[in-house]
Amino acid sequence: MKIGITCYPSVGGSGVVATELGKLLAERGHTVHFITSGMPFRLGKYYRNIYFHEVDVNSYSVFQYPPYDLTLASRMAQVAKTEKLDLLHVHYAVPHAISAYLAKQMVGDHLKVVTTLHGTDITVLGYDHTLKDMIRFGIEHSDAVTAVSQSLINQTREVLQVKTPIELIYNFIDKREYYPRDMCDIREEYAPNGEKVFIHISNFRAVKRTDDVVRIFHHIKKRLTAKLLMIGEGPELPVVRDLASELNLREDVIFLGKQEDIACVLSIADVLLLPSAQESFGLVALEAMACGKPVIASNAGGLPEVIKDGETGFIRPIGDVEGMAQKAVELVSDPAMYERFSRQAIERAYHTFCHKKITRQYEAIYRRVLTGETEPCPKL
Ligand code: GMT
Repeated sequence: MKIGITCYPSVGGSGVVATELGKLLAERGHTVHFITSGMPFRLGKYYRNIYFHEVDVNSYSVFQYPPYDLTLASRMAQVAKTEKLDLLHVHYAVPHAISAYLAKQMVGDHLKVVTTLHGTDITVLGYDHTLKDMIRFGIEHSDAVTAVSQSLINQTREVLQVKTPIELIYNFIDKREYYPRDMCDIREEYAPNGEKVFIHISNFRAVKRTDDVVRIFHHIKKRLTAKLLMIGEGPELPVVRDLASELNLREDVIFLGKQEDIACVLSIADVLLLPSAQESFGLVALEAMACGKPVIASNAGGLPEVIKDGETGFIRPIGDVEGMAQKAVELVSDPAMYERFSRQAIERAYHTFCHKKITRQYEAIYRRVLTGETEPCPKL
């Protein structure tokens, strides 16, 4: 198949999923054309069967707002025609589903549109009255719509009253990249006295409740010696730094900024902390599990679908920092339990969220929209 993929190319779960899916589809012999505003950050090097088409927005002085959505639609249509694309698979509804709809109008009905909902395109933007109707329109005019968790499907129905089918396709992990690494030397640099190591990875937006991460760690520190690695950057970072100082934790909270090799960074730590207020899936939780790291998380959105409470980590209500700290301490203080959780985390990541299985599910949807045959989506 000839597939156009559009996503946000900068750091973010939806861009990662779109790019990794594109690479897997290309490995399976499909031709994949990325149509994005910049090179997706996980692409960078040469891959067979993959092409990149940049969306270059005209910044004519009359425009107060450069018309990205229209330029994207136009580029999608252009690439679809010249490369004879079968379909456009857009990740994140706003504005990609609408741009794809416009492109389809320009190219013809044979060009199919598959939209994948990733989270804040519904759980934040779906509540915005300036966008709500447009998002619903984009979803209802796609040839197929998928969402990354059952929770996100339920929320989409609730927030937008969408009637058309939305299929569940979980995010996936490629075990050739995500597996436990030996990072003992580096771990010793951060935790020279055998301290337990906790880690948080995010874009430090308010929905991640990064202040809760520091508060959880503060409670943990009352019970055992530990270090906290904070990975990523974003608007809440200065707030979190101040909080760590206020709580006298500056020596033990280590800010490492953005990191590319997440599997290696995760392998330094014992447990991932993810107390988000919203999380449609929580890709980083899956990445941690694949590296054998149990996750202490909130019960936001799709997190309970990814992390099996009491098996691959612990789930506590959003904001229950003491409960999360207590579970974290229990887990790292019991070597047998930790070992079991770590093993179960890897098994669950590789089995339920296997990259091969999920790629086949997307392929089945592509085939169905192209042929009209109702081949059922391979079971999860
Ligand atoms: O929230 C983020 O960190 C970024 C956001 C995105 O659009 O990339 O992530 C969303 O999509 C990811 C991939 O499907 C999910 O793993 C995240 O849970 C989801 N974020 C939210 O729902 C807040």
